[in-house]
This record gives sequence, C-alpha cells and structure tokens, in this order.
Amino acid sequence: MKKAFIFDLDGVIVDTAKYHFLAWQNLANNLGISFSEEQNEQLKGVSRIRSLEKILEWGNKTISEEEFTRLMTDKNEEYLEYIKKMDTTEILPDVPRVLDYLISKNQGIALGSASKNARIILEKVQLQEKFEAIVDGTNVSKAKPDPEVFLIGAKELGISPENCVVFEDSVAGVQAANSANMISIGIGNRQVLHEADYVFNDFTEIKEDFINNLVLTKK
Ligand code: G16
Ligand code: MG
Repeated sequence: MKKAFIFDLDGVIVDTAKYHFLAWQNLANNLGISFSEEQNEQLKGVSRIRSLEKILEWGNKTISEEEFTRLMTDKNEEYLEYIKKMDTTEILPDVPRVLDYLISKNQGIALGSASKNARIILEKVQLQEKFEAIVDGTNVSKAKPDPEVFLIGAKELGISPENCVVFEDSVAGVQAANSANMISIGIGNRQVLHEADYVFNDFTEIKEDFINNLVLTKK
C-alpha cells in the first residue's frame, strides 16, 4: 500500500532553530528586549511574522509597519548567512536511513514546513531529491496548527489524509497533523508532544518494523 510520509523541516530533518535563535536574539537585543532559549522554543514551527509579533509582545514594544518589515528582512538576511554555511553534516541522526527505507518501499515523501527558506536548506544538506513534493511557507496561507500545509502535501502526492503520516517536533505541528486526520509522530520530548499518536526522541529510535506497521495502519 502506498502511504504518504510528510516531514517537517526544522527540528525533524535539521536543527535550524539554533540559527533562528542567534538571528532573533540579535534583533531583540538591538531593540533592548531580552530573548532566551526558552522563548526561542516557543517560536518553533511559528511563522516569521508571528515570531516577530511575539518578540515585540514579550518586550512590550510597538513599532511602525515599515520598521516591522525592515526588521523581518534584516533577521532573514542574518539567518541566511548561517544557512549558507550548512552542509550534510547537519542532517539529524538516521534521517537519511528512514528516508531511504521509505523510498525502497515505494512510499510517498513530502516536506511540510512553515519556513520560506525550506528549499535552500534542503539543497544545502543535499536532500531535495528525496522529496516528491515540497510544501513550505511560500505555499501556505494559514500557519500550523492549521492543517493546510499537510493537506496540500497529501494532495500533491495524491494520497488521502488518513493514509498520511506526519513527523513533527512542534506542538502546533502535531495539532495540525491531528486535525488533518493524519497519523502524527512527535520527534522530541514525550511530555511536550503528548498529543501525538507516537513520540520518539529522534529517528534512531524508529525501526523498520515500526515503519512496516505504519504502512499497514489507517488513522
Ligand atoms: C520553521 C521554524 C520556525 C520559523 C519558521 C519560518 O518551521 O521552526 O521557528 O519561524 O520555520 O521560517 P522562515 O523564517 O525561514 O520562513 P518548520 O515548520 O520547518 O519547523
Ligand atoms: Mg519544526
């Protein structure tokens, strides 16, 4: 049976959160706002616009629309400087093993990310050819927990939602997968991702038997 396996990017395939953190922290500090790693956690899976809105809320700051746009551009330029230096060593453990196993079993593979930089990141880590469909921040109008990003991925692969499996590291992403009626697999902390159907610390824990069972299971 052919199923679709939809992968989130940041926190699932690569850890770009550390680069978002450096760029957001620089921006916040320039505005006199402190910004911690704990706050950065809350920006995982959140769109660029919403991330800046949250930072301004935390710092009790109001700025003009022009400055808002300028700050988003500056932040992205700094973030892209880090991205430019990425290579295959930044792929999280056992992600290629799971991708290659799914490909060997003729399963559909899509990316479902909130990032507008998803394609360049996949190119940097040389994984773009593994994906039949890439849905990212340039294709969606509604951010996770809205299921739009995953539903577009399913449609592009021609697979119905109940035959889709989503790998996600963020709470909003798990909620998006659940409301799309897809099987949700949390990658990360079990307490944080308790709404997921299954949770693993990382892909090293995802064995072939588990994948074979998923291929046979409906939500
Ligand atoms: C990623 C990150 C978020 C980031 C968002 C937008 O989402 O987790 O922290 O704010 O993309 O990224 P960009 O500024 O590159 O458009 P995901 O869905 O891949 O986890
Ligand atoms: Mg993520």
